[in-house]
Amino acid sequence: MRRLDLRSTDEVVLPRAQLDVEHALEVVGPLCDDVRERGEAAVLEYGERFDGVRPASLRVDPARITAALDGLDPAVREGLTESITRLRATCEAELESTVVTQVADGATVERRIVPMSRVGLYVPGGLAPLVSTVVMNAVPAQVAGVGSIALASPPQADHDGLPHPTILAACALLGIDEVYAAGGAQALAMLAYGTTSTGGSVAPVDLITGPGNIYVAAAKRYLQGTVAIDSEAGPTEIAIIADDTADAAFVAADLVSQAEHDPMAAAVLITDSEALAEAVEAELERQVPAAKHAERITTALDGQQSAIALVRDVDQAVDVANAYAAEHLEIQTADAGSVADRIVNAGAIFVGPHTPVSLGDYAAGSNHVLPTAGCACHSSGLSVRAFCKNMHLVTYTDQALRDVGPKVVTLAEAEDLPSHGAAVSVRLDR
Ligand code: HSO
Ligand code: ZN
Repeated sequence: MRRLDLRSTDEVVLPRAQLDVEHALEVVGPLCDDVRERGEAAVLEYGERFDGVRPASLRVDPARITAALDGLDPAVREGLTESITRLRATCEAELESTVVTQVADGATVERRIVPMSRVGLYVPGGLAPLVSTVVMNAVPAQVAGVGSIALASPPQADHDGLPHPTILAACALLGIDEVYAAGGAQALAMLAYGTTSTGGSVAPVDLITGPGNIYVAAAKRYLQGTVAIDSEAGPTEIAIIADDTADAAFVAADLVSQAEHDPMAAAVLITDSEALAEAVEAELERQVPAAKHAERITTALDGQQSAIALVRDVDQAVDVANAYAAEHLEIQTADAGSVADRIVNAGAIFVGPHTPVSLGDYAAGSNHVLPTAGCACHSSGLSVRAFCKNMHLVTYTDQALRDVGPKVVTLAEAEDLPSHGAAVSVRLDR
């Protein structure tokens, strides 16, 4: 990993991998249009072209989903069950409730929380079958009360054109039986437009969530407006603020863990301790060659998006971390909790030496679908809130309208919209 010495500057901006989503849109836009016009036939054709297999049918036979659970390694089942239980507990606690505000006598505004009717979850095939991603997307949707959930995942050539069996097993465990063997932009277009208008049977969804490659990100950008989307997930990022109290083996292992996802993944250590920086470098030299995916880890750690940033002190580390807005931020310093309290931009914060990001990836009870590429400045990780809408119910009595009505008429006239005012006056005149 290269070193960036920020100690004598007030520079806080760390480099980042740039994804050319706009370029991918040139391919993805026409592809989505084609799926809208030709429906399931187009989805199958693109699957054959990009995934190298044409499934017998797009909709996975529910019997195959149940069979996948029967064939699941019991230890994996136990792990998934734990993951589901912990995330469900968090989601249930985070469900927002109705708020009724008495604005004036006889005037109430009630905020009602209403789940989306139908959502589409996308689970990529990619370098690894991310079975935990099924859990992270489905559990908040279910706890929010979404009535209809469709899940799409690419057909696998070595699994009979079905999505990966562990993904199907997780669907069975979660009670999801509407699963499609469709991947990439064509899967997202299918979910967004539905196929009923082109003679198929896929009903359109209101929201699509889930990670994916650059084409999936481009499809989300293209389809936004037709549907809501959670975020455009980019390559994984981990930043770690560590001081000389940190354990170098832990820090290195955590950097390596996220570098394992993708050659474009970003791993950043922000430290005020040269001794720790050296110890982490030594650990990386030991740990990386021993890792199963050493090649992609090395590419990620050596990439321009990864670095060891030396800072003057923890204050500067906090500034750098806030400017970077990492998807995952670990704090491995003395008094980690109070450092964490000063972080305002991060997808999720992992506090202290016993809270590695990979715990959060699987079974911390937090969600691992988090904003990347600096989007943590304005966006949040996936939660029950993403699957709900707020609706105001406004109720005024005759007297309550009389009390405020003249002010409404004045404001309407100030905007030169007198008919707005008239809709109030007609009542005041009764
Ligand atoms: N760290 C990834 C999620 C994941 N890790 C899935 C393992 N499986 C992005 O937050
Ligand atoms: Zn991960």
